[in-house]
Amino acid sequence: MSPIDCTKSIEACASQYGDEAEAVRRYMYAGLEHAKALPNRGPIRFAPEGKLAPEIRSAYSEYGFYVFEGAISEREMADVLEDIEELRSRFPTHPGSAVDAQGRPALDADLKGPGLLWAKALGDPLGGTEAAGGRHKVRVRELEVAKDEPPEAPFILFGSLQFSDAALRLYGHPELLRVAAEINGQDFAPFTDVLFIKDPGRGAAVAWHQDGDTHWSSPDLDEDTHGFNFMAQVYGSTPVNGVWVVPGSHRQGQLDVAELAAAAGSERIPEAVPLVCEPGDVVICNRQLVHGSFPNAGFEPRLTINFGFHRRNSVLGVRGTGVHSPVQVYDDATIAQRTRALGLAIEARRHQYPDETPYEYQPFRERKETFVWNEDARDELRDYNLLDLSI
Ligand SMILES: O=C(O)CCC(=O)C(=O)O
Repeated sequence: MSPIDCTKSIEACASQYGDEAEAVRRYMYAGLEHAKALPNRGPIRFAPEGKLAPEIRSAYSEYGFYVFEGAISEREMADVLEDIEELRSRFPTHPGSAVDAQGRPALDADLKGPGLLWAKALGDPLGGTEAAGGRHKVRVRELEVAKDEPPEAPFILFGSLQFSDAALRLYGHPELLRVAAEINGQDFAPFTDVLFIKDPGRGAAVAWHQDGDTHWSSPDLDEDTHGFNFMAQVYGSTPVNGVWVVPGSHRQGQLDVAELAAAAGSERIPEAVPLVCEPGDVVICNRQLVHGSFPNAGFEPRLTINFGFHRRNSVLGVRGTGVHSPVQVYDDATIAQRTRALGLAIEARRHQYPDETPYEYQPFRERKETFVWNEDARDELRDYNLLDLSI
C-alpha cells in the first residue's frame, strides 16, 4: 500500500485561508516533515520478557504519543471498513432526526446517553465555549463549505462500542491491551470510547486543548495521571484532517492554551506536529498533551476509533466532572460495572478470531468473572457509557 499523498489536500486546504494561505501551507508541510522525523513510530514490539520494548516506552514518555504502525491487521481492517459502512447507514438523516435514510430507527434513537453529535460543517463547535469545562479556550478559523454540501456534518459518535461490533472487537485487541497494562498497570480502568468523524469538505475542528479535569493540582500529578486514548485510524490521518499535538506538553502540567496561541500570533502553534498515519495504524496519545484538529478542508476522510484507559488510582474514589457521563464518585463497584464492556469485547473478539490468544485482564482473573457474547450481552452494552470514568 502506498502512503497517503496529501499534497493536493494541503494545497486545497491552504487556499481557503485567504491571506494566511502561505502560512498554512508552510505549517502543514513543516509539520508533516517534523512528524515523520520523530523516533516514535513503528510496530508494537515487546521485549523478550514480555514487557513493552523499552524504546517504545521511553519515546511515549518523551513525546506523549507513539504511532503503532499496522497494529490492525489486514483481516481486521476489512472487518472494520465493512462495519463502519454499515454503521453509517444507521446514522440519523439529519440532526434531530430519529430515523436513518431507510426509515429505520436511527442507531441512537431512544438512548438515555449521548449518541451522534453533529457540528456545523467545517466549523469549530467547541473553541471559546463552556463545553467540557471550557477547556477549548481559543476558537480556530471556520472554513467555508461548498454550496452543495449539507450545513451540518456528523462529528462525534459517543458510546461507540454499543453500535459497532468491529469497534468492540478492536477494544479487545490483545497487544493494545498489553500496552494499556504497561502504561496504566495490570488493573487499568476504562475511560470512554467514541468515533471522531472528519469527512472531507465537512469535518469540524476540535480546538486546541488538554484533556483531563480532576488532578491538575494534585501533588502526585505526573505525565500519566489523566490516562491516554488509543486512536485507531480507519482511513489514515494527515496534517489536513488529523489531530495535531505539542510533543512533550503532557509533562508540563496544565498549560494556558490561549497564551500558546497568543505567543504564536495565530492558531498555528509552532511546536505542534500532526499525527501522520496510514489506515490500520493506532496512536497511543496521552490525554495531557496539548492537541486539536483543524476543519477537514481536504479530500481524504478521517475516522478515528478512539478508546481510552486510566490508571485505577486515578479514578478510584474520584468524583467525575460530568464531561462524559453524569457526575458521580467512582467506587470499586462502578469501575467493575463499567469494565464489563472490556470483558464482552474480549469475548466478542475470541469468537471472531479463535486462533488468537485472548488478553487476560488481571481483575477478571482475580474475581473469576466470566463473560458470554450473545444478544443479551449486546443489550447489556446499551447506554454503557453512562458509567464512563470521566476525569
Ligand atoms: O480526533 C480529533 O479531532 C480530536 C480528538 C481529541 O480531541 C481527543 O481525543 O481528545
